[in-house]
Amino acid sequence: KGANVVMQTDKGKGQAVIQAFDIIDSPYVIMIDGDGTYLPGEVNIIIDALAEGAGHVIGNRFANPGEGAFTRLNKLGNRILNKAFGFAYGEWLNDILSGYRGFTRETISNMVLNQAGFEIETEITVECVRQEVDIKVVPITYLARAQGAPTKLNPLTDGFRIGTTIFKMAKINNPLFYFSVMGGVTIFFGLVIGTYVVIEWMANITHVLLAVLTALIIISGIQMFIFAIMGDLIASLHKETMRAFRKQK
Ligand SMILES: Nc1nc2c(ncn2[C@@H]2O[C@H](COP(=O)(O)OP(=O)(O)OP(=O)(O)O)[C@@H](O)[C@H]2O)c(=O)[nH]1
Ligand SMILES: [Mg+2]
Repeated sequence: KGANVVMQTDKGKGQAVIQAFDIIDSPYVIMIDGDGTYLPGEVNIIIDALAEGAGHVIGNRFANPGEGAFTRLNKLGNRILNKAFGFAYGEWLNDILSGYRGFTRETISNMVLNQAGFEIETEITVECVRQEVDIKVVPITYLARAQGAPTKLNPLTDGFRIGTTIFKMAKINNPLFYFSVMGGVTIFFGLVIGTYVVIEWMANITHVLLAVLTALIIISGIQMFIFAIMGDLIASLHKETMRAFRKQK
């Protein structure tokens, strides 16, 4: 009773969330999955944290998962993605993909969101880290999906998409991580080809072109590391500027 239901104009969870954020203008905004796996009664846990000054609150599903709430694959995937996020952004938030979250109006107006699908939680979390929003993780209950309520999330393809989003968004937010990974992979390939060239050379077969290629690949890899450091410098300076800018506001 009293609910205002709006039809989404397109498809996907992200699209719905972005559209809703556009419409709602209450001081606190709560986001909750519609499949009955979260308890609306626990909303106070989230609101309390917002009232205490957090800009974004994440309900941690791992605090109290019901029986069968996570499949084994789901748990593993979540663990990997949370770890990857921690490495890429230096923030260990336990449950970045949670569907039970709270925001202040200010946080919502500052976030720039574009992901239409299940990458939306990742994008929200990255945006909050980037904007240095005070993020608070609170324990919540997580129940198994009701029988006959199918999931829309494909653990493999959506998991892969989320992983890619974490990596891609690190390019701006943590270039040191992003370009070091690129550099590392490039040098690794260089070394693999190089090893082959050397082994062949010891058997008296010389691959001149491959040897040149190896050198080029390894040099490119080293350059990516240098760019990682440069990018990190630029990102740090930018962060400082933004901090000063926010203070002024
Ligand atoms: N409005 C809207 N909401 C969506 C759409 N797709 C997913 N959702 C919401 O996103 C929630 C999460 O989707 P689920 O399929 O339950 O995926 P999940 O909770 O991440 O993973 P499971 O553990 O498999 O349930 C759903 O409960 C819906 O509320 C969509 O196209 N439009
Ligand atoms: Mg669900």
